[in-house]
Amino acid sequence: MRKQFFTLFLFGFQFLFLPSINTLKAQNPIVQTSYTADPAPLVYNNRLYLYTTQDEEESTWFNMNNWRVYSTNDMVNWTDHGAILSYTDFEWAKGDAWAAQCVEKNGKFYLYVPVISKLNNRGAIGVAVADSPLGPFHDPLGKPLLQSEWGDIDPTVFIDDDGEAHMYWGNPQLKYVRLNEDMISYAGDIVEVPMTAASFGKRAGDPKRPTTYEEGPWLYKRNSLYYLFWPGGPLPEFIGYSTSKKAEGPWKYGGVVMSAEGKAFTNHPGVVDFKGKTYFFYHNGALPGGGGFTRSVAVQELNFNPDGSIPPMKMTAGITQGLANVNPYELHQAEMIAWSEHVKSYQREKVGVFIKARKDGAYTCVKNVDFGEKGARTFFARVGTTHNGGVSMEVRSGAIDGALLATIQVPMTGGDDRWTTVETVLADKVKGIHDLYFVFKGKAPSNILFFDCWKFGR
Ligand code: FUB
Repeated sequence: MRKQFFTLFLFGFQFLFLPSINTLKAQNPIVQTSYTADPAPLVYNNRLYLYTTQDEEESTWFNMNNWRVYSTNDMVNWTDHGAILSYTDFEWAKGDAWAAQCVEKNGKFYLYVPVISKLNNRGAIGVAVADSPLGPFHDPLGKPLLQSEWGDIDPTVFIDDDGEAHMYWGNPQLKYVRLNEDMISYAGDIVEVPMTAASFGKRAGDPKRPTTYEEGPWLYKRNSLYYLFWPGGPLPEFIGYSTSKKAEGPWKYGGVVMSAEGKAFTNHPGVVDFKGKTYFFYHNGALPGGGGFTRSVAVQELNFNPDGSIPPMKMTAGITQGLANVNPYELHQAEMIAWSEHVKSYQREKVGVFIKARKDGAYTCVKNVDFGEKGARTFFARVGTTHNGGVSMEVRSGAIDGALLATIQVPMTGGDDRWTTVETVLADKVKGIHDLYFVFKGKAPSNILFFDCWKFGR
């Protein structure tokens, strides 16, 4: 949302909604180590990649500099791949790394982003290209992919079965173009989609905005029917949907998918099919410190009625049953997390993404770790701390105070660019499938230790 779409009274909305995180007791929000928003899922090679924006800590506006990626193969353990692109990677951009979407075509990954252009201080859509879903991404054009009169934010791109790529975007006017084969240029004129109540629901009292459509469209296809999901107003945003027999429309208003809930006054849909189910991603302000400008992404299953319509849903606890187990005998990143508290994500050139425990008792949980029948005998980790003595990491199974498998004393390494590896023999062999807890202990008031990766041995 650009500044002009807000008035001061909106700021009050962020305090009104969503129960505290303690009452959710769940998998949502799926990222707890950064504030993230605007989820955009992509399935590639049997893995789900989730592109997000990032709300800076303690933001009081949409101060957003980077796009991040997370991935999963089981819908409960999410690996943080860090910030993979910044608005500064576009020479012509001056800020506002807002809602983006990545699509794959012929082994190349195209990330469509809205930013503010230095050229005229207005919103524009850029595109960055990579050979991997994790980047590195670069700007092949050196200029915006497109810029119209106003409202150029929140691109969604969908590649149809016939290979045609369609892009929608815009606030408050929904716009459309067909992308060319090269995915970095477009064909024909930008089409302003007719904003009618029949297409997007009727909004009362604002002649400039006759429909409830606000922004953040997401184009998705199921059984030959095209769905456009979008946040609707007036604020706080709900998520509505429209359907069409063609990707270009005309659109028919379908109703409310998710009513407004929680501390964030925006919401943003992302829908994808993965391993036989359809998942609906959105954001709220449910993390501690969360609100309208410190949001967090969440996911739940999306169900359809037999006629293709969508029953309205509430925000839920999320996906609690994992789709696969974790093999502990492979090296895993500490930032592969099902749930955590008081832990933040960082990244540095040497080790990439890693986590820091912010206080005594901070922890991460990895779900469904399968130690097998023979079981594990040793544990290895790469860790570090700036504190001299009294810092440890407990490895537990089942719960934060579950069976203690190992305790690692973390030696002082200095800064978070200096690391050590530790290996220890477990007190007892651990067998079967368990949730694994890493619990961080230390007396320092902040930044107890940093943790990069782990592995068990037989
Ligand atoms: O995250 C910044 C803006 O807020 C997005 O572009 C909108 O969709 C809304 O989520």
